[in-house]
Amino acid sequence: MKKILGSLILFFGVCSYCFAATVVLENFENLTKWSTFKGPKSLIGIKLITQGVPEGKGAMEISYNNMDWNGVGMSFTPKQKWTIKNSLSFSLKGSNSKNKIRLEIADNQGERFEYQIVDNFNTWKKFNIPIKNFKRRADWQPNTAPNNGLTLSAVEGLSISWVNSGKGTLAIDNLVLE
Ligand SMILES: [Ca+2]
Ligand SMILES: [Ca+2]
Repeated sequence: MKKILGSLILFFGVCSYCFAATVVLENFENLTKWSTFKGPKSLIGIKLITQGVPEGKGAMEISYNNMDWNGVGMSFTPKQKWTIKNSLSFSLKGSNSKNKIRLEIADNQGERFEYQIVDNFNTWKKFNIPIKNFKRRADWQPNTAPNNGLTLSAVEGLSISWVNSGKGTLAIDNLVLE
């Protein structure tokens, strides 16, 4: 009995960090942390929606018409420490536009890493993307960005933009680091 108890204590002791706590990055109950960016030919807007949202009382709906470049982003204050073991979990509601959504991480000093999702759905859909699946963005980086791989000790922010020209809507809720 003592031996079993000892093993159990050892298991839970060692494994207490197997179950890393989830970190809510954004629950979209308001949109105060988000801003939009766009080129001269494009349109973009965000609004809070409250009907049929997957978490809490609010979600963010983005309306876009991408003719050059546009997107939405949030900065982390303070910067955040992630680990490569984490995955990014969130719910999206597309508009079946077939446009390619670019989810982008700005890591330490703003180096950009992306993961692309095709909008081929128009109901809420949950995603869980391992951080290691984010690839260095090849078409653009800030002038000041280093090229030193995915460095996650001071993650600066997140953004959503579009790879191709096109228009549609995209809603997002429950952005969590797991
Ligand atoms: Ca919410
Ligand atoms: Ca880096």
